Amino acid sequence: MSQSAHPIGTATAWAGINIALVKYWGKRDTARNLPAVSSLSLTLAEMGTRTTVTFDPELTTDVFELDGEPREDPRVIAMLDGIRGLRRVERHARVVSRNHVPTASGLASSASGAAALAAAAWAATGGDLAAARADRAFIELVRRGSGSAPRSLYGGLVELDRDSGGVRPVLSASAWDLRMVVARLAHAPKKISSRQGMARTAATSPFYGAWVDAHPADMVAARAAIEARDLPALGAVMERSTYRMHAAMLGADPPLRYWNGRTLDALDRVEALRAAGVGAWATMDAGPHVKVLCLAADAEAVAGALAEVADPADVTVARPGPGATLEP
Ligand code: 2P0
Repeated sequence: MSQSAHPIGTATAWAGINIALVKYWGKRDTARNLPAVSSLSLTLAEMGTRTTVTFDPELTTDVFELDGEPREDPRVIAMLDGIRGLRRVERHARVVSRNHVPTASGLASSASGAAALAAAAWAATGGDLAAARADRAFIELVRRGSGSAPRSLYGGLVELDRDSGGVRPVLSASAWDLRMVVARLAHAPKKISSRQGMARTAATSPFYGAWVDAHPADMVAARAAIEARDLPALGAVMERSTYRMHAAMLGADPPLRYWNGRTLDALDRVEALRAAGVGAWATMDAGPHVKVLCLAADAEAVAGALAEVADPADVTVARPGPGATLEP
């Protein structure tokens, strides 16, 4: 059996999903999964992934279980191979992973999955998670798993830099009493993965170059809004970034339309809330679901408005949450 330079055992990690306020869409290096644009996100407390990794000398292959079902996922194997390489471990691993969401929301993210897996696997080899966050090779591995996953290593507001591919915390989860109200507006899995959608957008959308060129100004504006705790300014940047990203997607050939009719109904409700004086701003990712940024004091009003469009059981008020954490 293998010799290891590190103690080997088992570890469990939690990582929350993150929602981008300034969006990432497109890659400048597909092999290293480097983004074409920087991004800025909010890590959530109420939704995420809990993963236990055990490096077991008895195993002759890696085994992976998600939500109680055995799975085969090349991204999980690639992540384990990467951790084995970094930590000089040869044993195979058992990975038991569970997505945690208040309802069966269909919003479980590849980002929280990759972050929880990487953190647990690193810790199961005796590695220190704080050291991992500062380790470029570790961040690179997490980013290859999912381009948005490094953002889930930190809590609160987090920035991922286009040039370095690195990630840094911008504002802790407790520093600003924000809420993200999530309305699930479809139950079917998405038809086109983000990875495929990004490739198609970059290859065929005449608006892709404009999206990339306009992006840096949104990052600058978002940083300033956060610094000033100016939610109307931050909300405006988030909506602008969202619509520009979707405009680039819509310009692809064939077009990428992730929205459905209820997406537009929900956006109408958010506009009506704002017209009535409630500070609420919407974003959508590679799917029809609408996520609304607001202050804690307004979350109930926002959830009530979204429950007129979504099944009330599919509306979740999420708080800012911590970055990936190890659990006993
Ligand atoms: C984001 N999305 O910034 C953007 C907005 C979806 C729309 O990051 O190919 O799963 O692994 O880098 O990270 C989703 O894409 O894609 C995503 P890969 P990922 O949150």
